[in-house]
Amino acid sequence: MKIYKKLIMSMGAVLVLASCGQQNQNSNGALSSSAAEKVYVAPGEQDEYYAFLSGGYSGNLTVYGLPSGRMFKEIPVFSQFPTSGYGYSEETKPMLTTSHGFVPWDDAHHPDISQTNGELDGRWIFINGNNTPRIARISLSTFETEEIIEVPNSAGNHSSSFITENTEYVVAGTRFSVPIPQRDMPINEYKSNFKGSLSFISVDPEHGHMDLKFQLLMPGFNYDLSHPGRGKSHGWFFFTTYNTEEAHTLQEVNASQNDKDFIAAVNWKKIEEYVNNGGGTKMPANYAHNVYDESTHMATTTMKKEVLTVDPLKVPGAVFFLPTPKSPHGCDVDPTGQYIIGNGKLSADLTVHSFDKMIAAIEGEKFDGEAYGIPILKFEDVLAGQVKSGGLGPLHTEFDGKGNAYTTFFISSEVVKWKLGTWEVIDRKPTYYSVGHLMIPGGNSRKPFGKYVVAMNKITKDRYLPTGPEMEHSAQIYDISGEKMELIYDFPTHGEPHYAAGCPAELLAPKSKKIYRLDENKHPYAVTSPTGSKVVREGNEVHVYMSTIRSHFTPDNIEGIKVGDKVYFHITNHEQDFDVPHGFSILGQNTSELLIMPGQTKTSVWEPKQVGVWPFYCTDFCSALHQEMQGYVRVSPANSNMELKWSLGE
Ligand code: K7E
Ligand code: CUA
Repeated sequence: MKIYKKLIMSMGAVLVLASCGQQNQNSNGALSSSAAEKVYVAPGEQDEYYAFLSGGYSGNLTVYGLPSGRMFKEIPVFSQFPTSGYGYSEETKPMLTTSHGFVPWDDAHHPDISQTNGELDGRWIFINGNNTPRIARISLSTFETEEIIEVPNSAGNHSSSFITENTEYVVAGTRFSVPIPQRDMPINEYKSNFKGSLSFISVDPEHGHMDLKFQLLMPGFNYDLSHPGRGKSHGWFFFTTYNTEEAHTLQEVNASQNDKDFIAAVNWKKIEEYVNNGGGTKMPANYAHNVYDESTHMATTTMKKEVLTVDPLKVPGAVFFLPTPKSPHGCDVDPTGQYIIGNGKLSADLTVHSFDKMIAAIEGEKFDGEAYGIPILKFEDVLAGQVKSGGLGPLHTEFDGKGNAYTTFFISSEVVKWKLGTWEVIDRKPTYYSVGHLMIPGGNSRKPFGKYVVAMNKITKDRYLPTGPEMEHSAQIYDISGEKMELIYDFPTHGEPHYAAGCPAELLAPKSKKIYRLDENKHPYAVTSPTGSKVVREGNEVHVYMSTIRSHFTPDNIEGIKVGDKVYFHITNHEQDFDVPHGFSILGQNTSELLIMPGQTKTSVWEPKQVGVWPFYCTDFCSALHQEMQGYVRVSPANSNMELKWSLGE
């Protein structure tokens, strides 16, 4: 989105206009008691919807309530997170393993909630990592990241992580085309040598485990966004492309030469059938598959060595290009599956393709040439209509399930409501400022809950008290239950939310996990009762089997540790009460503290470098005697003959 920041600078006038609009609204009383009532969730009461906002460059996912805009949690996904010890504990470090080693960060854009029959089922939420291409799966009962799969032969995994309507597949796609397989070659030989890959990752219906089923090797365009077909178009997947010019430098200019780029329509059912019948070519690869096991509380990494690739030309009738004007960005499919909307980010109009017309054109073999052997359909043959909106820079579209669509316009900073089928504009409201995605709970399914839309903005400026040169990004909630949209709330977000997903609270709240049961704890270093605590030396490694319960650690005094030892504190939290974690930290440790949930075991590594008596303590205020929840480790010189000793507090 950085390129737009430049554009927007030259659109200062629009900003000023938008600002004035806001002033007027305030004095006209948009934040009058009726708007205030709509977002007011009284103390002790709960929100109607969950909203999951991607964190962009924070690498994580944040959880909010709607309509209050209150932030409930940040779920660590691709980034190390000292708040819980994610990516610092021995158990979770493998989650961040890749073929490039330990990668403790990513750029997370598009969350998507699992579906059954095209409706949200609230089992998992998926999100993409853009930078070192990955997809994560998060449990919506524990709100923990359970699985991360790396995507080989991909670069800039942006058109991801969208799922098909029975969660058969979660999809990944190349934003940057690259040499496949990667090799040392001149950049200026990009054209016709670099390739894009579209990856279909199957999701096991019982446990959600992901497996890279096949990868379609496509021309070297940039694959930007995607959405699955649904209803009548279930079985297809649609991807916007830009840079069909295949430029490799000065993209800002060189990738904007063609009047039209494409939406790639992929019949994944056809390719699945081809692959199931033995089609495709196995290619050597190297990518990480990281899985967290809820019963052992541990993640493990498997390096995968092969990927099944498919040449689209080998599966006739599976891939087509739909010409779409002006470097389209968003690619959205309406709840009926009939309309495919391509938002040409450099245009004023929206292009809507018709699924039925596309099928008719394919059947009639009415092609307008081909690109690298892939048939191009005629623009006029697939066009359902155009929305002449008068806005500038359309990006993304969501649906309310009542026949309306809502599109964001980055340059003119507004949300435009329009009618599917007639293409008439019904309403438009300014955003503050420069909106990217928007989200209606279920807006990316067959059954949207069209009560609120959340607009996620790129520029905050004067919306909040200034906090130095950087402001958190801002989101806005609009009530869309009536004919006209009504702005009802502003709230700050964390990182840079791109897309978001939302669902009714009752889908998740009743099954949200409260504790991990101690009697189900299969961690190899767990202690089932405090009397089982012990300290075991294995050469230079020392394993401390520690337990916590309000308000003490067992053991709390340890002697016989030496400089040069590697000490593993395996801490089991013996609480079996909702919302009573204990923390652990020790002076001089080179990792973060840990938060251990009730019934859980986590491990912190400490390599003492200095002789002395060093304290450890609980970092989470857990009881009236939380301050007493502490202990000491005595560290002797490397050559000392101190025996290991520990106290169980008897
Ligand atoms: Cu438009 Cu990454 Cu979906 Cu940002 S993307 S806004
Ligand atoms: Cu345990 Cu504070």
